[in-house]
Amino acid sequence: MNTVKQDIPVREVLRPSISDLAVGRKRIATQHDLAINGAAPAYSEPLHVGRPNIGDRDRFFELTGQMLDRRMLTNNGPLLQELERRLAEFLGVRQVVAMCNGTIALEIAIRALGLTGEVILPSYTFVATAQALHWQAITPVFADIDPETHNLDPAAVERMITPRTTGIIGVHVWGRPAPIEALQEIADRRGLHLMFDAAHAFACSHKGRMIGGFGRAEVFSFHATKFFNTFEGGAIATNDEELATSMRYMRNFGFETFDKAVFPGTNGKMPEVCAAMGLTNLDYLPTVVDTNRRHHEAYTAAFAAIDGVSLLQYDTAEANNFQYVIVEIDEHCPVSRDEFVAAMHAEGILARKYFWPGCHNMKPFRDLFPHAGLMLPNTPKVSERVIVLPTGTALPEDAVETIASIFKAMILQRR
Ligand code: T4K
Repeated sequence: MNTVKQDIPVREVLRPSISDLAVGRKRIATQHDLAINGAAPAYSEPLHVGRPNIGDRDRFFELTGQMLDRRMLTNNGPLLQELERRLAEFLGVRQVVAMCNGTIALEIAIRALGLTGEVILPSYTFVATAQALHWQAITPVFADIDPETHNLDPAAVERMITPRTTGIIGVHVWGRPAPIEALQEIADRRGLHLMFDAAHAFACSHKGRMIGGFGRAEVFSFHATKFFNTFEGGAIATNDEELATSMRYMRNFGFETFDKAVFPGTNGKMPEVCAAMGLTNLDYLPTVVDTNRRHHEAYTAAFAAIDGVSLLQYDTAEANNFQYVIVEIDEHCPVSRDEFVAAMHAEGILARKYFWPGCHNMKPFRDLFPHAGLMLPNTPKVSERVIVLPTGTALPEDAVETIASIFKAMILQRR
């Protein structure tokens, strides 16, 4: 390979260096500046959606040091108990049961509620919501969404109820609450259980009440890519003490006490090292939310002048975590969603197409319901026009401007 200096490939020299990144050297004014047209990429280190936010390291090492001294590494240890207490207080709920991840938490909540037969949920969600049902031989029945809110459409839910339906799982997509009251009304009237996949909605509120206390139970994900993480982790929040007790047994093989299993069970325990990360990151939460809010405001300002795309907004009267920055590509935009995504990937900005193509189009569910799409006209309208952009504490200062300039240059090249 050609080199300009010994051992340094030309390609590397042309790329922006770390110091370039710090001052945001690459300016994108025209199509010729775009990496898809042969220019150097804006970032040599990729920018990810879901780069973890990490709180005070000294605090984390202090907690894990105590953990090692105690030689109590998992199984309902003191850090886990403290995390559950603090989470319950923060959410204003009676019980929080921490779990090893959000998917197992969904499975256990579904099991503890006694859901069987068919359960209604959106197709427009991360596949874990549907897999948690499928894994337990419960049929996920997909209902359509409201294209404005991206959340379940209550009228569509009602249409999908059959004599086999036992429950509804609402998803608070992007942290914006599902139509909670309308779903509760349907559940009460039709004798169904209602629970929520609140994986996106930790630290968000609805009508002044924290998400976590609605339905019979709400499930959070604390995966590394979530704005609040415990490495891997999750939790179920509920105001139902009896339900919480059964979920605690279920996460520990069904054991009530030594040698006495009283429920079907699995291993859903969150280890102490994850609880230490959770306690560390709870203290860091205000900083992360504030950073996300500032990024969201900067994106809103930068995208306001771009015709053909719009940025999803959050209700400022409520608590929001702003962890998802969502751009929707309008029908009249001369550039397609996939072209924008390809342009950003070329620049080293790994924007995502959540939740394309919709769960109903993924093999396990397409095999079950090859014609499910007929009942879901709004789902592709949303999943084919959404782009998720990076945010969080790891986002370089200049990134929002750079990303907006890519959108502008792409549109300019078509006009
Ligand atoms: N329900 C809903 C509505 C959900 O959104 C999720 C999870 C769940 C349920 C299930 O909860 P968990 O069982 O996961 O607790 C990611 C996350 O893995 C997933 O947790 C999340 N939703 C989903 C929306 O996004 P992927 O497969 O698209 O992305 P992933 O994990 O490959 O990460 C994206 C990028 O982030 C990576 O390419 C690199 C970067 N990254 C990732 C990790 C893990 C880092 O920089 N550092 C890291 O440590 O699913």
